[in-house]
Amino acid sequence: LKKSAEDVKTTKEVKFHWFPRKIAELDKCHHLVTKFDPDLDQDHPGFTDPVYRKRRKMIGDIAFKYKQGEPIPRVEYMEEEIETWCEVYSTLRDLYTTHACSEHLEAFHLLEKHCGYSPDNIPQLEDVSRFLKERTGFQLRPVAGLLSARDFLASLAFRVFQCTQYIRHASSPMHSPEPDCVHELLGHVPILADRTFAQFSQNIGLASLGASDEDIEKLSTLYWFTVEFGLCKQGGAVKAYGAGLLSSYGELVHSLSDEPERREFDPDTVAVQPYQDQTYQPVYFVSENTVAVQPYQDQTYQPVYFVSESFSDTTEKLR
Ligand code: NLE
Ligand code: FE2
Repeated sequence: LKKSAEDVKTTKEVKFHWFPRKIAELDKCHHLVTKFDPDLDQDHPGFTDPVYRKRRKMIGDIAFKYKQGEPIPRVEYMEEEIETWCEVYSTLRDLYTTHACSEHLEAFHLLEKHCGYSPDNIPQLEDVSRFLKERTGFQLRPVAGLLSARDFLASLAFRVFQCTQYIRHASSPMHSPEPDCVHELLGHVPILADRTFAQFSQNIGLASLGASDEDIEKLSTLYWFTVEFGLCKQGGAVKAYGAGLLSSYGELVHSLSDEPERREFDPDTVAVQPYQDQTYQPVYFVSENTVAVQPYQDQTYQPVYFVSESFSDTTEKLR
């Protein structure tokens, strides 16, 4: 009898996934995925460039030492890094007029006005974080590379966006398979300044807390085809709102060309759609609006509330 009681306990322990209960516990959500690490990945454009790898370690150290609530240390970017930034920034900026959704365009203008966004300056995460916090309650925290999906999504539940601070290798400015500050600052930050989108991002994060590995996989896939590579219809035209598109000149053009397949967004299909992260996507999903969330107002009591049994129930509804 005693043995079977222990068996039950063991099964329960295996099923339990730790998750942060308060924002300070995000200091424990730091598990990196090494597949794009320039020290280990032979295909990384920086693999044979020891100077790049050393620089990246230096910037990565900021993230390793960072504790929640501290101001994000500033990086003095080198001339070569600013040149890479300038090249991507100038090319993308022209393309946004025709390819980016209205929410992105609107926020981008504000960022140029208030946050040091310009061709010859790489904005500082601390300044951008303050801007976002005032707009939508989102804040940034530095991260040293690609984070595990569970840790990344958990931070969204607290309206914290884990943000890389190093820049892509100078030899491939128009597309990077991994996140870098160009991707975060030009792709993610503008749309995180939109209230509806911020809520959508947090909802995915909340659904992920304590979820099973299988559900984490579904939520990451949903995240991939919306937050990273989502397209939407606006005024009869298809526009990009996904950050992976808005930070890559090459893929932004590709996504709205005749080459890829474009399908109507449907959360059930999207959550199980296989994807790859090495090169341009062969298929994109188009939402009618920027994101599929319930419209809401904030002037008086809500006319509708949603009741979840638990977080995993929320996960169920989201997929
Ligand atoms: N392909 C994107 C870019 O070049 O900025 C990065 C995608 C990260 C998921
Ligand atoms: Fe991203």
